[in-house]
Amino acid sequence: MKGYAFITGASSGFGEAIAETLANEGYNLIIAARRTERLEELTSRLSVLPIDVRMLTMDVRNEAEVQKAVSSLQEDVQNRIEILVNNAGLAVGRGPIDQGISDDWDRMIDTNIKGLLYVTKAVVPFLKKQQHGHIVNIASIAGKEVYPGGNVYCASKHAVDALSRSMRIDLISYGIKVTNIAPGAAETEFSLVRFKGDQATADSVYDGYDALQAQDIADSVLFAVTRPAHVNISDITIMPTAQASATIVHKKD
Ligand code: NDP
Ligand code: 8X3
Repeated sequence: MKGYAFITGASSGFGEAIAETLANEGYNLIIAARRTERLEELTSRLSVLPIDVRMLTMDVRNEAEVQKAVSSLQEDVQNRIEILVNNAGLAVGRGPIDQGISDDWDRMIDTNIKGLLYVTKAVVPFLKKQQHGHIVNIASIAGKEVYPGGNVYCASKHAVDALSRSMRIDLISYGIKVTNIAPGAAETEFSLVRFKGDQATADSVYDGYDALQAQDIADSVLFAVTRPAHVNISDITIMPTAQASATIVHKKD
């Protein structure tokens, strides 16, 4: 019987698709996010499968909340966590550095970097105990390159990229794999969040080409976590066919 996959940001987009995909492969799930009702809907959809699903309502920015949520899991669940997908994250705003809003910066840094650290710190002891496990960090093409107006978001995802490489070193002696996944433009709620509910601007990001879909990222995660024990996929950069770099997207007129 497979162990548990712990997925942050499972209430939407990539996280939701990763949860459904791993569930269909027989993994038990620990799904986390702030929006409980979304987690409940997902749990109810997955109830047809012969797996166990645990929901954790938590804000990854709050270390005490993260610790409490992870501690609330039964010991036999904690000790069977095989996979951690650090996916919760967001961009807020896009514009030149001197016009940046410090609250937006805080939200990105606190979620994308500090939140990932808090969850990792809470979960790693259970992977170490088992002397194996797999951490998948969802970074971004914005963690490989920078683009106009992307400053703090790009910096936060460069940090994720660096943390993936650091974790691989720190955890190598425990048999824990670390995979960094760097997607390009993908159609989820990401742009709606970035542009603070402005649906027209969010939609315009995906106009004129076929963006990635959440399932494409879930397929990459599934590939990474199903390799043989001696194989670690270090890094996957995945972009739409119409995207050549962070700034070059071929749009049809
Ligand atoms: P969505 O907005 O669809 O999903 C984001 C998820 O993160 C939601 O489930 C949300 O849950 C969760 N989340 C955000 N803030 C917090 C928080 N403070 N505490 C707990 N959970 C939180 O976007 P995506 O699925 O596209 O994004 C997933 C990841 O992929 C992010 O890290 C993003 O940066 C990255 N990414 C996205 C790309 C894209 O083009 N879409 C490309 C490259 C990377 P809730 O609001 O319920 O808490
Ligand atoms: C999201 C992709 O290009 O908007 O990480 O930064 S991008």
